[in-house]
Amino acid sequence: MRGRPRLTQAARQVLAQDRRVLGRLISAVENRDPKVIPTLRALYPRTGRARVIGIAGPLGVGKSSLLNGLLAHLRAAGRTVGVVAVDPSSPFTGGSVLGDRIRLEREPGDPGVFIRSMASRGHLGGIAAATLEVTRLLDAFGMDFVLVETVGSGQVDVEVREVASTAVVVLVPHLGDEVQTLKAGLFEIADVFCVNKSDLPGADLAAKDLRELISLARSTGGWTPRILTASARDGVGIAELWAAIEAHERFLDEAGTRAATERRRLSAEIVGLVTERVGHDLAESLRRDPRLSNLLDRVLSREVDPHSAVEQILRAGPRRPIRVP
Ligand SMILES: Nc1nc2c(ncn2[C@@H]2O[C@H](COP(=O)(O)OP(=O)(O)OP(=O)(O)O)[C@@H](O)[C@H]2O)c(=O)[nH]1
Ligand SMILES: [Mg+2]
Repeated sequence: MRGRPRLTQAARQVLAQDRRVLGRLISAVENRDPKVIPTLRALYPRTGRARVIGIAGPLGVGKSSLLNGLLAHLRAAGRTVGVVAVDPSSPFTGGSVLGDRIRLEREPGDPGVFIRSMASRGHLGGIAAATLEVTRLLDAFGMDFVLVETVGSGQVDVEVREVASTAVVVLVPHLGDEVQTLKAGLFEIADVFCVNKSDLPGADLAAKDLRELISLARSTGGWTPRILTASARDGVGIAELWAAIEAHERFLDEAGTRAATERRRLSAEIVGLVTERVGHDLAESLRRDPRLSNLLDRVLSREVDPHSAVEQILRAGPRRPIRVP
C-alpha cells in the first residue's frame, strides 16, 4: 500500500469548492480525457461519503419534477446536493441542451447545489463508468447527496444500479406498458417505486398492482421495495419519498450489505476500465504492429478465422506490461 497520491492543483481546487474547476473536470470525464486521471486518483481517497440516489423510469413520468421536490426538501434540511442528469440519446453538446430537459428550478447561486447534465455518447465503459466518476467528483466537492436522473432508456436505467446505492423507479398511473418495462429490467433495480402524478386518477390502483407484482417476485437481500404515490406537481408525497430512500440507505448500513454492494460495483468498474484500456491498446497495436497487420491480411483472405486470430493475439500476450501504479 503506497501513500496517498499527491494532490494535483485541480484536486486541491475541488476540495476548496471551486465550482468552475469542478465543471471543467466533469467535462473532462465526459470526454474521457486521460489528463483528468491523476486528479481522479488524488481525489479517490477523499470520496465515499456522499450517498448516490438514482431516479429512473420511462419518459415524461415526472423524474425531474420529483427531483426538484427532493432537491428543495434536502436544501430545506440544510443538506448539499449534486445532480447529474444522464441522457443517452443526445449527442455531446457541452451539457447545454439538456438544461431544458431537466427543467430544474433552483436558487441561482446556491452554493449547496451543483447541477450537471451528461451526454453518454456510447462510452466504451458504459454510461455507468463516466457517471460514477462524476458522482465521485461531486462527493469530493463535499455534496452530501448526489441525485442521478437517467432519461428514458431501459438500458441506462439499469445501469443506474451500478452507480446508485438506492434506486427509485418512477411510474405513472395506468401502468399498462410500464409493466412490460418492469419485466424488462426496471423491476429488478428498484428499491423504491414512486407512482407519480397521483393527482390523476388511478394512482392507488397502480400502486396496488405493483404491490401484487412485488409479492410474486423474490426479495433481494432482505429488502422489499417500498411503493408510494406522489404528485410532484402538487408537492405531495415528497417527504415520504425521501423517507423511503433514507430507510433503504439505513437498511444497507444495518444489514451490512453496503460494503458488499460497493465491492461488487467496484469490481464491475475495474473490469470495465480494464476492458476499455486493453481494447484501446489492442486497437492501437493492430494499427501499428506489422505482425498484427499481417494477421489481419490472413483473416481477410480467409486463411485464418477471427477466432483463431484472437487466440494468436492472446497467446502473444500484452504488448505492454501491465504496470500497477
Ligand atoms: N399532473 C401531473 N403532471 C406532472 C406531475 N409531475 C410532473 N408532471 C408533468 O409531466 C411532464 C414531464 O415532467 P418531467 O418532470 O419533465 O418528467 P421526466 O420524467 O423528467 O421527463 P424526461 O426527463 O423527459 O423523461 C411535465 O409536463 C410535468 O409538468 C404530477 O405530479 N402531476
Ligand atoms: Mg427529466
